[in-house]
Amino acid sequence: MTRRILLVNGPNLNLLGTREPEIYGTATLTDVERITADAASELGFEVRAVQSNHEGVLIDAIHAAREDCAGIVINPGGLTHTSVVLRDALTGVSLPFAEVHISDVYAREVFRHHSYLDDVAAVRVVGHGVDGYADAVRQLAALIP
Ligand code: CA2
Repeated sequence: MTRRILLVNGPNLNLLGTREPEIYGTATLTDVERITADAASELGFEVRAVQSNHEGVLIDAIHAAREDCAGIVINPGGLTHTSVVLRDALTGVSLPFAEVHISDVYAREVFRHHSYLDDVAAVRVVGHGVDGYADAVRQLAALIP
């Protein structure tokens, strides 16, 4: 069994560390990918990381994970609140996944309170900053035989 986790970061998360530090902190996407890979490595998993501003690229990466990944950690960005297509991709591959949000979406605008993924995610980590990615890996890994 492949011990690999796909890390997916959605639209605009490439801007981490460059703007809105009061909401998202100062860590960059590179930091997020390192934090996730370090947590995974302690549990014997490697990480393949993808970030894209294009929904179809994210969906192709999720489909490809069927071949060689045991689970998915995803921060879908704004697609969380809009995308049936992303939900269908995640349920379609039948891999356990963790939904991560850096900010506390429930303390923000009402439109961020709804997630198209929350009822199908195996794990949710919301509002724990970028360390939430490490929490998500640990909780997800615990579900993988
Ligand atoms: O809190 C999160 O992680 C979010 O998934 C981030 C999304 C937002 O639409 C969700 O409601 C909550 C936005 C990602 C954009 O990230 C930026 C980072 C720095 C500067 C600008 C945008």
